[in-house]
Amino acid sequence: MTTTETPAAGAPESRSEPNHALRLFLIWFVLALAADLVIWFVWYPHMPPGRMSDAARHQQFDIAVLAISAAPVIIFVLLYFVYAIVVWRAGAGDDSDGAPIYGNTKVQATWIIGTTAIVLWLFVFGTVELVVPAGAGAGEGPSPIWKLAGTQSATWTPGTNTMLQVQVIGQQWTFTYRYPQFGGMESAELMLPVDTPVTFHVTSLDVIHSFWAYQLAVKADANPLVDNVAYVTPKALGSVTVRCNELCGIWHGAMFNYGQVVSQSAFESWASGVQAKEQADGVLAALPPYTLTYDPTVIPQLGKNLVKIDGITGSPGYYYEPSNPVTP
Ligand SMILES: [Cu+2]
Repeated sequence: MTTTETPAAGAPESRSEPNHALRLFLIWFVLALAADLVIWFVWYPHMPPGRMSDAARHQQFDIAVLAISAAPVIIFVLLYFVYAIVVWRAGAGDDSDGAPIYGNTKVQATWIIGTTAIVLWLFVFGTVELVVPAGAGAGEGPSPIWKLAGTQSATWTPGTNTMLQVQVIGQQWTFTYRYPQFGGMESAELMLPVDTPVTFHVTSLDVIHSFWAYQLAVKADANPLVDNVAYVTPKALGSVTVRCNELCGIWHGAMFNYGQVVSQSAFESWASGVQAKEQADGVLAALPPYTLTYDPTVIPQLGKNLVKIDGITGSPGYYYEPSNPVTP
């Protein structure tokens, strides 16, 4: 901002200039404050992806804070633009040049300090928000640096803060879910208990996919022979949409299913029930043993006439036999 106290070169009369910097600051302050209040109190509660998990709440908070940080900058740029057009507009018939300016210590110092402060703030805020929710809801590879707090156990029971392990298996063109703490049983539907730390182990049996549980704010690549770990703690009951987020073939767009976050006791009875059913009808014995990754070329069950039992999905030629074989 120019705080030109001296009259412009060649100006005939020495009329006193108003304090443009103060004026700009006051207008900017009022507008920026109003915009930030509207963002925080009106827009923030409606921002994606909602508040269904800790990761989702953190992402919503991050978007709101970034919007609050950005709005004053945008408003300053636009305000200065409009102010310059209105106040410093050349009069009719005035073809003279503006005053030549060779540097201004105040403006330069303000610029360097202001931009440095903004960049450092974004760096610190971004780093903290990446670490605190144990990875921001994204896949962190086979050995995450930041781990979610929770007890590790080979079994899972309600009310114990035990980490629930859920394996997400992508294949053209569906997701299936295995629960190693329930005998390695497999479900076509993602079921999760509320208020429970969850570790997703995301992998693929064929091409690259991406596991995107929208309302949980989890998005993790599903790559063959890779165990990609992602964490979440569901905080509310409800339905979850799962989509593949990596172009993976002709039916990529149809690669989605739904999940549920239910109470801990409802989850346990569901999981135990599925485990007992799959034990009884032979699915558990037919499935490959639970491991963190699968090599479809060496799964001994591959291509055999394994699963014709309801509730298990798969696609032809890979892990499972098709449940509804298409005969040409
Ligand atoms: Cu896919």
